[in-house]
Amino acid sequence: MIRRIVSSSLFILAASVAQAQTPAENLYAEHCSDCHGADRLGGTGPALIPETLKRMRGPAVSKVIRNGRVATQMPAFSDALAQEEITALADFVKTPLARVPTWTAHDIQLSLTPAADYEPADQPVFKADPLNVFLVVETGDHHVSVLDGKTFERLDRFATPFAVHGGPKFTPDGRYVFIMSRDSWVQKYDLWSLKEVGRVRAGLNSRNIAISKDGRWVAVANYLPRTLTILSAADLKVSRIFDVADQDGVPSRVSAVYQAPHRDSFILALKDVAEIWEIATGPSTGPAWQGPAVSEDSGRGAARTSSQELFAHRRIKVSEPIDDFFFDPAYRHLIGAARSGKKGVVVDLTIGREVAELPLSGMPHLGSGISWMRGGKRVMATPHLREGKLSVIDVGDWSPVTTIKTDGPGFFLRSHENSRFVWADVFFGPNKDAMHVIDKQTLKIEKTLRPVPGATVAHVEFDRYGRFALVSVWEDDGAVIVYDAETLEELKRLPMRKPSGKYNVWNKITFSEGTSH
Ligand code: DHE
Repeated sequence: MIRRIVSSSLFILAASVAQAQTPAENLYAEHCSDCHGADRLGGTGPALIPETLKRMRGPAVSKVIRNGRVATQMPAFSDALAQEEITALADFVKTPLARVPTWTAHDIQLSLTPAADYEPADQPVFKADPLNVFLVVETGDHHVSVLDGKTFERLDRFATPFAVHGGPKFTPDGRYVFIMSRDSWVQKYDLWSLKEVGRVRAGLNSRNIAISKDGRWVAVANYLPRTLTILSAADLKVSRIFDVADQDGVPSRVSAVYQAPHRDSFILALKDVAEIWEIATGPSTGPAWQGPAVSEDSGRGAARTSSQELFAHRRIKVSEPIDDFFFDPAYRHLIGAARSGKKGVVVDLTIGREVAELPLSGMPHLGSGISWMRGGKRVMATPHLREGKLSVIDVGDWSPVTTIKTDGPGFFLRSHENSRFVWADVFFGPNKDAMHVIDKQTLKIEKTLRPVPGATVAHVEFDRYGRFALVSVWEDDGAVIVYDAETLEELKRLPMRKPSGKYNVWNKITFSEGTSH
C-alpha cells in the first residue's frame, strides 16, 4: 500500500514536472534534442548553451533556426515554426544551464572516435618541406586547409569539429597536430599521411589546448566542467583530470593553458579565482609542488602513482583573476591581463609572486602579445580589444615605451625573427578592413594595407623563413592573401571560406618570437 502511494505520488510528481516544462522546452525537446542532446550539451550537432553561442561570431541564433546553417546539417525551421516559437527557442538556448554539468573520464573515453580510414605513413606523402607547411582554419565551413609554405599549393582540406577556436598545437617533431573546438572536441591529424587519426571530447566547453614539451600530453582548458583534462597525445585517452578549484575549494573555469618549454610545464590562468597554476610535465622538486588534485573519477588509476611527480602542481597567488597571458622569452615571467580589463600584471613564475603592474587599460589581448629586440632591449607589444592602440613595454624593467595609435581595436599581432615589421589588424569598427604594418625599430606605421575595402582583414602568419606574410580576408567568401613580407607586395590570393587563424609548423614548434603560443 505504502509502496503504491509512493509510486503514485512519484507518478504525479513526474507528470507535474513534465507539465512544468515551458513551451520553449517542449519545442526544444521536439525539434532540437535529437541532434543537440536532451541536455543541450551537444550530440551530432553542437552544444546549445550560452558558453558556446555567445562566443560565436556569425548570424543570430534565431536566424540560424529560421534559415538553417550552410555547410552543416542544420535545417531551416521557417516552415515548421512560427516566428514567436523561433524567438522563444533562441531565448531558451541562450539561457545558462541550471547547474554546472559533469563530464567524467568515462564520458571522455566513450566519445573517443578513431578515424576509420587512418593509415600512418613512413614519410610525408608530399614533396613540400613538412616543417614549412601551414594550416589554415576555415571557420566558414569548419575545415582546415593544409598549404605548402613555398608554393602555397593546397595539399589537403579536411573537416574539423564545429567551431574550432585557438591555435592548433603541434608535436615537437611537427608530425601531428591537435585542433580544438569550443565544444571541447580535440582532433588529432597526421601531417605526414594527411589523414585524421581520431577525435575525442575532452570536456563540454573549452578555451584552448597546450601540448607538453615532450609531445606526450595534451592539456585541455575547460570552462565546463571546471576541469583541466590531460590526454595522452599518442592515443587520445584520458590520462588525468584536475578538478580546478582554489586553495579554499572555490571552483574555477580555466582561462587558458600554455606550454612553458623552458620550465617543462603547463601554466594555467584561472578565470574565477586569484591563482595561477603550474603543472609539471617533467620532474619537479621543491616544497611548492604538491601531488595532483586528481578527480576521483580519473581514468587510468594505475598511472596515478607512477606519474605522480609528472603532474605535480603548484599554485601561485595573484591579486585578481587573470584572463589570458603571454610569457617573456625566458619563460620566467608571465604577463597577464587582469579580468577587469584595466591593467596587466607581471608574475615571476620562479619566485611565485607578482612583481609588476602594467598600465594597460582597454582590455589588453595579451594572448596575442609578441616581443622583439629594439636598440639592444627587448620590448613586447599587445593589442587592445576595446581601444585603438598597441601598447609597447620594455621587458627589462616593465616600463611603458610608447603607445601606437591604430585605426581601431585589434585582435592579433604577428612578426618573425627575419622581418622588420609587426603586422597588426584592426578587427573591430569601421576600419576592420585595415592592416597596419609597423616598423619594429621606429614603432611607426610604415603602411596600412586595405586589400578588400569593407571586408574584415585579420590575423597574419609568416612562413618559416619570414619571407611571406599570409593575411586572412575573414569573410564567408574570403581568401588568404600572400604578401612579400619585405616589399609588402601582394603575390597571391587563395579563395577560402572565412579563414581565421593560420599556423606555420616551424614557427610554432620553435616558439618563434613573432608568434603567439
Ligand atoms: Fe580567441 C586564440 C580567448 C574570441 C579567434 N583566443 C585564443 C586564445 C585564447 C582566446 C585564450 C589562445 C588559444 C591558443 O592559441 O592556445 N578568444 C578568447 C577570448 O577570451 C575571446 C575574446 C572571447 C571568447 O570567445 O572566449 C575570444 N577568438 C575570439 C573570437 O571571437 C575569434 C576572433 C573568432 C573565433 O574563432 O571564435 C577568436 N582566438 C581566435 C584565434 C586564435 C585565438 C584565430 C588563435 C590565434 C593564434 O594566432 O594563435
